[in-house]
Amino acid sequence: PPPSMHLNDPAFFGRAARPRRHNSHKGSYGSVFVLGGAPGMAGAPVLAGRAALHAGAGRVVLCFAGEPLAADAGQPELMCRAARDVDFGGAVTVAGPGLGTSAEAAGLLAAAVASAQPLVLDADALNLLAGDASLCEAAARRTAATLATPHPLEAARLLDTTVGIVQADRLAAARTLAARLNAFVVLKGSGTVIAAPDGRLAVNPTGNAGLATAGTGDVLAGLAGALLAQGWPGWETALAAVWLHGIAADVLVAEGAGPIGLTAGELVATIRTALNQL
Ligand code: NPW
Ligand code: AMP
Ligand code: MG
Repeated sequence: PPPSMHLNDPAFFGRAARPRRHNSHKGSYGSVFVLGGAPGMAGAPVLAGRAALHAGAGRVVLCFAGEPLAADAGQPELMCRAARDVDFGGAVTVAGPGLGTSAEAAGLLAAAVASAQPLVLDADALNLLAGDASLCEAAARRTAATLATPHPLEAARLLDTTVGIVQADRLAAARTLAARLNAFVVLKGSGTVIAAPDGRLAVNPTGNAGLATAGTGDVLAGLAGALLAQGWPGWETALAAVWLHGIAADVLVAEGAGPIGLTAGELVATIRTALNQL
């Protein structure tokens, strides 16, 4: 039978949003570790971390595969550590932004995959998984929610195929990956497809070509990590993150801040507004 497929809309995820209790504290809203930041790619985890803060995570720690940035990172609320000193069992991890594909990165990723916490796999985490069948199997055995957020080339690497074949049947590519990784898969690009391991599918209507710029994927990954850290389930997290990321770009374009020259960092304040309005 054809899989159930729907157009993404807040009606499908809005109920996962909970008002903040008056008597709450930062510990009530979870912690996000961002595993990334190989030499020369510190910007990617900073963008993911900024998105996680603006989406309500209680605390965010950037865990650098290379030398950690000074604990300022253009956003002094972010903590910065060397990833080798971090216990990835302790929080939701967003793995991949600017992580690189070194042997050290692979070892750090394996630790994050082994954790019993929700996990977002993006960028170089996906590139490392693509070359490592046993790590894919370990990911598929995870019990906590896993989200994977490939762009078409990352999806093609994971499926050992070409971008052309992925793009020719995006629904099939997303479903196959969701089943193989036992993960909620976000196949990015114009008309992002969201697929669940049980076969549910959604296509996202928000967003525009202003998002076709460096760092927007890193923002999406950090946003998803923050929702997971606040206790959102995997499916609702995937739907909400993609919808909010796209609507923020649409709002910015309506204000004249794009599509030409929209920058990834500009998304985060508008994502925050849209999340508070759900
Ligand atoms: P093309 O050009 O069409 O042949 P890569 P990456 C394709 C970090 N970053 N439809 C497209 O191929 C990331 O986090 C760091 C079709 C494109 O050129 C990673 O760790 C930043 N094709 C690392 O860099 C900011 C599509 O994929 C190629 C497509 C490498 O990640 C930037 C790029 O894929 C970046 O986030 C689509 N919708 N989308 C920082 N400030 O530190 C993508 N492609 O080679 O995997 O490189 O995505 O830049
Ligand atoms: P990445 O390639 O990892 O930086 O991710 C790019 C982000 O921008 C993803 O969320 C894509 O879905 C989004 N994006 C890129 N190009 C477009 C487009 N033409 N229309 C809508 N979204 C886009
Ligand atoms: Mg990316």
